[in-house]
Amino acid sequence: MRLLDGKAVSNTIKEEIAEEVSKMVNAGQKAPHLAAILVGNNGASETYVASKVRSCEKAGFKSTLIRLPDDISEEALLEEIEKLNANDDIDGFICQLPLPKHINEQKITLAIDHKKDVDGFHPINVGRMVQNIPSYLPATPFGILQLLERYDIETSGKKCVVLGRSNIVGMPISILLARKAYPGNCTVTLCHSRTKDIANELREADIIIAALGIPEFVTADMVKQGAVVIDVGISRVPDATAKRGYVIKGDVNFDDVAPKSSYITPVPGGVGPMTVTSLLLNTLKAAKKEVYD
Ligand code: BQF
Repeated sequence: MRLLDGKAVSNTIKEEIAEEVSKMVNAGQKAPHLAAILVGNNGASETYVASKVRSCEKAGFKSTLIRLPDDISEEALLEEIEKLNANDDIDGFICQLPLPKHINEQKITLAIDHKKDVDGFHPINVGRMVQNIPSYLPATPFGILQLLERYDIETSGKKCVVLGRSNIVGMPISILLARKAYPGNCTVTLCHSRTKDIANELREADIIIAALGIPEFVTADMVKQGAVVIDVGISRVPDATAKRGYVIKGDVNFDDVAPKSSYITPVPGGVGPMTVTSLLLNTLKAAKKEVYD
C-alpha cells in the first residue's frame, strides 16, 4: 500500500505556481486575482474559503473575499456576480457552495461569466470538458487527475467505479476518466442511489472513486486486491471525545481497506488539498488567458 499524499503534492504544485507567478510579476504583469463570494456563515464553507484565501497568499495571488448575509436575496447576489463579471482586475471567481435554500444554485452558476468560471461549473465549461476542448475543469476531479498523474498511476484500460453522480465530483470525474487521454481511457461504471448491487460493482474495480458522502461506506470486502482507492468524502461525524465535538470521516473505511489497496488517499490530507490547489491552477490559466482570450 502506498499513500497518495495530496497534502504534499498540493504543496509542491503551490510552490511551482508561486515560482511562475513571481516570474510573471518580475516581467511586469500583474499577479493572478481570485475572488470568492461567501454567503452566510456555514462552518464548513468558512473553513474551505479560508483555506482558499490562505493558498492564494502562498502562491502569490491576490484574493478578494466578499461576504454576504445569509438572507441576501437572489437578485442582490446576482448583482454581486455581475460586478465581478465586469471587474477587469479579477481573473476568476467562485461562489462558495452550498447556498441558502432560497437561492437557486443553477441560476447562480449560469450567471457567472464562463470566462471567469474557475470552478468549472458553467454548462459551457462542462460541455467543453465533455468534448475535450480546453476549459476550466471542476476542481475536485482536476485534483484527482493530478494525483493519478503525479504518482504515475496507469489508467488506460482499467475498470473504474465511481460512487456518486454529483455535478461537482461524480459526474465530471466519470467523464474525465473515460476520455481518450492520460489520465483516462478507463472503462467507467457510475454507481448511485438506484444502483442494484454497489458492492458487486466495486469488487470489479481497478480504480475506485468514492464520492457519495456516506462515512466509511467502502469496506475491505468490497475491494479487489491491489485496487487504487480515491476517497472524496468529508463527513463531520459527531464524537464527544474529539476537540471540536466531531471527527472527519471519508467514504472509505481506511484502516480496513488500506491493506488491500495498491494506492489510497487519506482523509484529511488526500483529495481535499488537491481541490484547493486545482482552483489556483484554474485561476492561473485565467490570468494567462490560456482557455479564453
Ligand atoms: C483536507 C467541499 C463539499 C462541498 C463543498 C483540505 C479542503 C477539504 C479537505 C477544502 C470542499 C472540499 C471544498 C482538506 C474545498 C475540499 O486536508 O482533507 C481542503 O477546502 N475543500 C469546497 O470549497 O466546497 C465543498 C466539499
